[in-house]
Amino acid sequence: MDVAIIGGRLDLGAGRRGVEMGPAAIRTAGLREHLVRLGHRIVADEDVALPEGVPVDVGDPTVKYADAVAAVAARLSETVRGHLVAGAVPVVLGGDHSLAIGSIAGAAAAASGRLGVIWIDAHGDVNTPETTPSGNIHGMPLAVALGYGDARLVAVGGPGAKVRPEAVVMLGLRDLDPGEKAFIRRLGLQAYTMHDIDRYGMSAVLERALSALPPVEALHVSLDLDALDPSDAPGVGTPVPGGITYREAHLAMEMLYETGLVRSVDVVEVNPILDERNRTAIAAVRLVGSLLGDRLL
Ligand code: 4U7
Ligand code: MN
Ligand code: MN
Ligand code: MN
Repeated sequence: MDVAIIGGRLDLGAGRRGVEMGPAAIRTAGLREHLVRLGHRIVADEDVALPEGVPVDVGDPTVKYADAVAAVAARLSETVRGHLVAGAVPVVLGGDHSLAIGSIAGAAAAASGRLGVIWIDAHGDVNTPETTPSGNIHGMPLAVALGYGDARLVAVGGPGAKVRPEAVVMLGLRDLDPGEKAFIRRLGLQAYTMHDIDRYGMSAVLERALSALPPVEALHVSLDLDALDPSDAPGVGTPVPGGITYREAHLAMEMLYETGLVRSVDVVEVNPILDERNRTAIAAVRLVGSLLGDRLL
């Protein structure tokens, strides 16, 4: 496969600083070398950051730094779309999860509306300015992709929703705000919590999720490292105990690869300041490998 590595140097969507160094940590953990070893060709390795001259202003406390986040997302959307049209798989390194506003917009544009999104996260990330307890945009990107929330964010990469509710799968959930639970029920999203994974196992859960998806042209996988148990991925800003194990995460990646539909990826929320010897970034590298076809034998 042709792979484009895109560092998303953004932390304004999160409540804690440091996650803008995530791309450097993941590169240092050997992403390029690992992908080359697996037989992939790296066709680009670049960064997307805040354009010069965009003021960094917190603005509305219910949607903090919205102008800056929207500016980065707009750039990322164009970058992702461009690589997809050229036939490469964009791998977006975060950076906070608000980057997914841009990557999903770009992926949707390239898939002419027939996009599926697999959201792997401890959190729902479906808050809106009306429901958010924090005002942090990294808790909102999936709502934005579905067409809900701040107009500046929803407009990134073109007007309106980028993915239909029935084409979304959420996996690994264990920390949902009240407004997020209501949102998930109202839209009828396929949402699998840790309870489902404990009870039925990752394999059965993912098989069921994939078979319930409508026909899609492409899958975008958005992996928030806080989906993993903090014992396997300590370097994240919002750790939640009781997460997906290292092997369950790899199994999910391997099964997603087997669909043959994965066209774009986010690996986000890696915060090297909070990490232990870059373990979380190393896990991120191995997981991207599994998602892109590492067969182990
Ligand atoms: B992440 C939170 F309130 N839901 O909205 C919020 F618990 O991208 C957390 O999944 C969001 O890491 C976490 O601020 C965003 C909070
Ligand atoms: Mn999360
Ligand atoms: Mn997230
Ligand atoms: Mn987080």
